[in-house]
Amino acid sequence: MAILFASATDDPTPWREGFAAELPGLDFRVWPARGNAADIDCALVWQPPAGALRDLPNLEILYALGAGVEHVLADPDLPRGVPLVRLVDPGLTAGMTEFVVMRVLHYHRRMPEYEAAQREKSWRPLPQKLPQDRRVGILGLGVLGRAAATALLGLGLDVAGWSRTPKSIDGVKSLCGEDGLFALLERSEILVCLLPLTRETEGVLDATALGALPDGACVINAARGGHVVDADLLAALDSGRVAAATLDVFTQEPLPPEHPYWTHPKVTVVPHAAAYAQPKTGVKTIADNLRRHRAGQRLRDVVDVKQGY
Ligand code: NDP
Ligand code: OXD
Repeated sequence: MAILFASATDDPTPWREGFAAELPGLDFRVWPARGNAADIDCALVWQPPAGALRDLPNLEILYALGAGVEHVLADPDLPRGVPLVRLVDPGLTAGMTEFVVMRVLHYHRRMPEYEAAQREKSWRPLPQKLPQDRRVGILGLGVLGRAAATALLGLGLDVAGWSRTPKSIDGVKSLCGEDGLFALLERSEILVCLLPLTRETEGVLDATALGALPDGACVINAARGGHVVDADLLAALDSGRVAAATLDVFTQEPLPPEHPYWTHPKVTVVPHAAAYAQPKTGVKTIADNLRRHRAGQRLRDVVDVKQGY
């Protein structure tokens, strides 16, 4: 068995070391040094470099080194009929939960207003809402959305979520479909996007959706840049309809220097760093799944290619 590691951004060293400990004797190759491509039965990829997935005749598993897979599905050399598995991993989930909680609390506790007051050297204590009176909406109640919802609920916030199929999470209002989307938006003082980027979700945060939010809502996008129509968000920020936005993901990454988000006073730019695939936990997750496959058991976390996530 040989693994091909092909990532545009990840350092292979900790993954190589982790796999050497977890699966001793594993032949771990790093793109572009594929060696004999016929040996490779698993490819571990993130934004696969051009050609990395071409002509792998014995590939049995294509493993995405992250939760979102739209970049793998878009590869022109995507091997047909090979299961695509995504990383569902405690390290990644913990990172995203921290990020969402951090930014939701930032807005819940009105930190942008205190930061503005500090710039004016103005001592301006503001009224505080009880957590149960703060409505948070989460787009996407999958692995990451559910974990974030549960953590926010644990802080006492009033949490609702939107998903394709109904969910039953104690204390979280579950909404689905077009009507559900607007019901969620209308109640969300703080909106968090944790959707996969698919044909159905692209551009979901457009002028109509942003216009449905309560006045002065805050938006946190930790999913993909393609979920937001940038011109519509900028207009909503400029009009005051949206009070602030935290953006971790962008249509073009790195965000070009001339992009208005960089200097917008109401926008916090984070360089796609909400949650990383962590070798320390990720190697074990992947190795366990590979062992299942070898033992003839069903792989976990296989992507539904038709749905796109
Ligand atoms: P999951 O596949 O576990 O969850 C996706 C959720 O979105 C599900 O609840 C799903 O509904 C819902 N959904 C999908 N399509 C629709 C639709 N058309 N309408 C309504 N709901 C929909 O994904 P994860 O939670 O693991 O990850 C979510 C995304 O987060 C990733 O795809 C990735 O883009 C992003 N991400 C970003 C990171 C970062 O650092 N910024 C790090 C990791 C992930 P249902 O449950 O009914 O299927
Ligand atoms: C992911 C990401 O999808 O890091 O895992 O964006």
